[in-house]
Amino acid sequence: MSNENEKAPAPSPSFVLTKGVNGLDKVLLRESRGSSAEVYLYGGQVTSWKNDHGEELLFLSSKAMFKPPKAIRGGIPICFPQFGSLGTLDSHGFARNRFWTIDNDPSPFSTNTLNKAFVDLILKPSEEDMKIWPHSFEYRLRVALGPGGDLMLTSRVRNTSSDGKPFSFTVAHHTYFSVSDISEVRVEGLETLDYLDFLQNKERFTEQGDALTFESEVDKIYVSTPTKIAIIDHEKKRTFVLLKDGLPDAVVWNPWDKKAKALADFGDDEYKHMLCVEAAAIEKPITLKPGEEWKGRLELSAVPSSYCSGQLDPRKVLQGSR
Ligand code: TA6
Repeated sequence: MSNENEKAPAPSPSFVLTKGVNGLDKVLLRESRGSSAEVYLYGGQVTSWKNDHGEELLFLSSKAMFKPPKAIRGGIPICFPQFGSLGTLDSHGFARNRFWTIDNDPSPFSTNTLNKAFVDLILKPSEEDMKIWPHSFEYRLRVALGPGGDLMLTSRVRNTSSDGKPFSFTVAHHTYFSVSDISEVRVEGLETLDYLDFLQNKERFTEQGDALTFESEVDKIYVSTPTKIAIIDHEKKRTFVLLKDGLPDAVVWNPWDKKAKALADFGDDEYKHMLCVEAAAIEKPITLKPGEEWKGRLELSAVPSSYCSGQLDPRKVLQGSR
């Protein structure tokens, strides 16, 4: 009879640590039915998520540099402890420009035995970091592939300061989705919501009542958004479903042609094949007292769908309806 105090050993994650572009360390995750993901320790950044047919679901620029301290252009950069230029740090903070490490003591994570394919990463501030952002923290990131190939990111930020001081931060999972043609994409779930328009001096507006479509540069933070957002790719008959928790806001960004040309690590025409929809906490920064921890979860899935409006859950979409 086993001692009931003995905890079942946490499942050891199954991943492969290998070398990626320019010899940067990267983790490969593979799920039993064939879906896969890649996570670079540099930036703690997912750079690839493939379905069980080997189709790439995330956008990664052909000009992405993989050269620290430049952030990798594409995948899912982690914007922390500051989103954008809304503060004193460089744009999007520094977490995406740092080397994370494999976390062999992910104690705060409830061990989800369902997912064998996962890796736990951790980022702590260096002395240099403390000079620009004087707060001790631990950012634990679990990247997991679910049984159906869903990609799950669980972020935990703990205030580990011993100076008794709280700190506040904003955060975004800056997800670049791969789409067949931006002019054939709709986003459902953000209709009628308020947003801050970064192309109009961050002024607050209210979104129209219909699903979002795209004909020009867009850079908006939708605030107090629902748990579920759908990105419908008409040409591919594919819908991305974002499920999020602890991340009340959603950033929608496409640079379009002019901005694309101005970005050295972004192909001139690549704007046609990507859309960023970023689960975030921006409007209301998160404040942690010493010892407190914040948790944010993002679950991405890609489901077959036919083009339709008003059906937020593509799984219910009537096949073949026009
Ligand atoms: O998420 C949208 C945004 O804040 C845009 O304003 C644009 O700057 C984009 O992020 C990319 O930022 P980056 O620093 O990665 O070039």
